[in-house]
Amino acid sequence: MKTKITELLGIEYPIIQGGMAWVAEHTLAAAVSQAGGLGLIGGASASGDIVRSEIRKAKELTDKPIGVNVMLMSPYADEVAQVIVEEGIKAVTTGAGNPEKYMDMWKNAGVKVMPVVASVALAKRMEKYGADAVVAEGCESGGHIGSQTTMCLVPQVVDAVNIPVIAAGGVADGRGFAAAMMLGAEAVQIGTRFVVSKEAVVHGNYKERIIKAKDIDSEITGQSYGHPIRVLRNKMTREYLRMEKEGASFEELEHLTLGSLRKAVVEGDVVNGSLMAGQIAGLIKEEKTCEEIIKDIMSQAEALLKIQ
Ligand code: TUI
Repeated sequence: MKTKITELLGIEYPIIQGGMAWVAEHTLAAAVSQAGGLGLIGGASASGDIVRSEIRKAKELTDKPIGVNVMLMSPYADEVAQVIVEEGIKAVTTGAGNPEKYMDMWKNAGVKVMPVVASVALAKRMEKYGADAVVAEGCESGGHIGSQTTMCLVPQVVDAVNIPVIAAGGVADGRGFAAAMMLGAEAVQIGTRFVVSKEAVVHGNYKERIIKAKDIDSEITGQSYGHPIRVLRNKMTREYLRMEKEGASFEELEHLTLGSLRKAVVEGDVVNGSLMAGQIAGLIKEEKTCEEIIKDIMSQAEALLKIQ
C-alpha cells in the first residue's frame, strides 16, 4: 500500500511503531522495520550513549530504515537529539512536548520530523516549524496522553494541516487501520499491539496482563497535576487514584510511581508496576511476531478498504 508516508519514509507499509519507554528497544525496532513498517528506538529517559548503542544494535539486525522517538521531558533529550544526527537516523518522532528547538538541526541533517501531537494547535505549529508529518495521538493511547479521542482528533488535524497525518490511539488490527484511513490519515502509529510481539523484550507477565485485559481495565492516573498517564488497572493504580482523590501532593504521587514502568516491563511486577497500555489492550488475544502483526493488519485492512 502506497501513501504519502510510505513515500516519505521509503517503507513498504504505512505502519509506524510507537516510541514506548523500556519497550521500544533495538530488537523490536529492527523487527518492525524488517517487516516493512517503521521501527523506532524509544529514547525515553535514556542517555545519548544508550540510545546510540541501541541504534547501532538495531542496524546490525536490519538494513531497513529505523527511527528514534525523543521523549521531550527527558533530561537527556538534548543529547538524544544530537545522537540522531550523528548516527544518520532518517526519521524521528517526538512526544510529551514541543520539539521546536531541535527542528532546524534535524531538518539541516535531512531527518524527517514527525512530532506526536494531541491537539490541532500544536499540529499547526509543528507544520509552521517545518515538520514533515504529524502523529495525531488520541487519548486511547497508553502512557502520557492528551484529552481528545482519536476519532475526533484525527479528522480535525487532517483539516488543519497540509502535511500528512499519522493516526495513533486505539489501532491494533485491520479495522482500526481502515478506520484511520477513512479519517484521512496516511499511516497509523501502533504501540500496545507491538508490546505483545515475540520480538518485544518485555516480561511475560506484562504481555499476559495485556492479553487478559478486558475493555474496561484501563485507568488514567496523574490527571490532577496535568500529566495524565493511561495504564492497566492494578494495586498501584488503585492506591494512586485513592491518594489522588485525597489530595496527595505531586511528590507523594511521584514517589509511588518512581521506577514503576521498569518494574513492570523488566521485572514483570504487574501488581506494583506501571502497566502502560492503550485502551485497545482488550482486543489483543495472542502474541505474534511483528511480521504476523503487520501482515494481518494489512490484509484485513486491504479487504475492508476495497469494499468502499
Ligand atoms: O509521549 C507520549 N507518550 C508517552 S511518553 C512516556 S514516558 C513518561 N513517563 C512518565 C511521565 C511522562 C512521560 C509515556 N508515554 N505520547 C505522545 C504525546 N505527546 N502524547 C501527548 C503529547 C503531548 C502533550 C502535550 C505533546 C505536546 C504537548 O504540549 C506541548 C506544548 O508545549 O504545547
